[in-house]
Amino acid sequence: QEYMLVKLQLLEAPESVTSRIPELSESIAKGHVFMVAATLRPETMYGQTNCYVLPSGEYGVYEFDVQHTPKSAERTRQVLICAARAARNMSYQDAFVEPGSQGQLKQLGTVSGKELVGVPVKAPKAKYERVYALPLLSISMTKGTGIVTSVPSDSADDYAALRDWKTDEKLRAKHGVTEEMVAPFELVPVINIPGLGDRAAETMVLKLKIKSQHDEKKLKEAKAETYKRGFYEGIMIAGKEDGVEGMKVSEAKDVVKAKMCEDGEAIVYFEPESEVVSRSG
Ligand code: ZZB
Repeated sequence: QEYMLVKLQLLEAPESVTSRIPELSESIAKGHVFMVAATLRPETMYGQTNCYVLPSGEYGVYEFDVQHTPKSAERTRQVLICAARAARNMSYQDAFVEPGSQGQLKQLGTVSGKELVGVPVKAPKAKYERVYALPLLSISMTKGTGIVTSVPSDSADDYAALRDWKTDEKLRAKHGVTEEMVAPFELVPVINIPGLGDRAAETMVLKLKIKSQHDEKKLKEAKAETYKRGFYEGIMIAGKEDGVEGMKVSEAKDVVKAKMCEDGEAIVYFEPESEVVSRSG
């Protein structure tokens, strides 16, 4: 399975983390620390409003020598935050480590999903300068990086969870989510799907009467429907700056992916097939 890893640049880290991993502060100041999220939908990155972590999950903090672009010989030492299993996979891929030092991992420490809730990041292509890491209780730690970027206009899971955080004050308090992390972030139309409109995920969530991020069965159905119809019938509304506005989703996907990788905003990442476990089991 091939994913695009989008690099969500950490703008700050909580005191508990920087005191445990002192090197982190300097790297954050240099703009070299990223939470990495695996996605199959590069063309939706214009609509990011937040990202998601699993509060009970454990994430590792690793140093990699990240290749500047897919063909470049140049590398920069960057700090990536993700599930340990993903880091192990990365350590065998040339985009992350010098050929010759495969399989070697330099781990600076660990951070819990709970500590990551509320961390501000800069998400490439997003309309918002600064978005926040929120909890998503359905994240699988054995798929992708265990970090998910959120596009509530086109992903029903993302929409349902963001709506939970926006509307449920008690739930927010329980998980350390504040209003400023959610209130300013409105859906950004990215794709028009005939019959589903400019916010297909919202349309599906309302149509199927999905109640919350825990409504697993219906969310699966919404996901399948938006994936399929978006891919074949969807037309890009966003992405004028990258020349993809008006394009079919099926064509825009590779254009945006190539552009983001060229610009150092994303990295192609491979995952062994046997390890792929879908979100819904
Ligand atoms: C942005 C995005 C925008 C996504 C969208 C989907 C959609 P699949 O098909 O099951 O492999 N994802 C990635 N990793 C995880 C994880 N560990 N746990 C839970 N969800 C995860 O699903 C791949 C998608 O599931 C990824 O693509 C990511 O969300 C999420 F408009 O990234 B996506 C209709 C879906 N739309």
